[in-house]
Amino acid sequence: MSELTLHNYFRSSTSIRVRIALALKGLDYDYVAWNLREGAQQTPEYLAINPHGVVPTLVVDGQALTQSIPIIEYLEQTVPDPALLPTSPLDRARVRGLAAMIACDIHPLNNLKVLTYLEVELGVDTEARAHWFRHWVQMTFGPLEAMLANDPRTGQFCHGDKPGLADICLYAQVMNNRRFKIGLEDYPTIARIYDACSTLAAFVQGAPEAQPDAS
Ligand SMILES: N[C@@H](CCC(=O)N[C@@H](CS)C(=O)NCC(=O)O)C(=O)O
Repeated sequence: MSELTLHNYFRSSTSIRVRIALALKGLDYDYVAWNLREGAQQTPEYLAINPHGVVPTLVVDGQALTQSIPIIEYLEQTVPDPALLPTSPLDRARVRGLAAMIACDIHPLNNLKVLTYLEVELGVDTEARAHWFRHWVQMTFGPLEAMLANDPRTGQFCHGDKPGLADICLYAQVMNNRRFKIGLEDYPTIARIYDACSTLAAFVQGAPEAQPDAS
């Protein structure tokens, strides 16, 4: 069995994704916290691990893996059971598409460094930054809700009745949304899936409040 070290931050939604995947796969790992609020991701110590200066990084037997989705794909390939992706190519593409709506079309716009840039470089105030964050969530959560609600392949979770990659991304994003007081009233299917995820130990274990650096 490989030795795993996860470099991450309790509140980071990309870190939440990887923690949940590790928990679903039943993998133990060493937890190393980097406080993003204090800029720890830009220190020479962290940049030596991941020159991109973002979390998470999963170190596998001394080799650093970056980017949450490729990290989860690595875990999926090396520990296939329980599967986080369906078997048929069409279904896999659906699940990856749902996950990418969040990972590619919400997260990069609402990342800490983007919000910091808006504040420091462009002088955008707190309320306008919150508006920005909510806007980009709503732009994707509306269509995501429709795509989930109108597809018979949606079950208890995003795809069928077992949690997978799309649920991991959805759950982590909803956790992130809480900081900007974005409720799920307009998104009943997303709310139902989030609630289903919340009953599972792996998702609870991956949540920010369960981490040693939670504050
Ligand atoms: N696409 C990357 C994004 C990684 C990322 O941006 N992580 C955030 C935390 S959720 C981060 O480290 N931000 C540091 C910063 O903005 O300075 C992934 O999925 O891993």
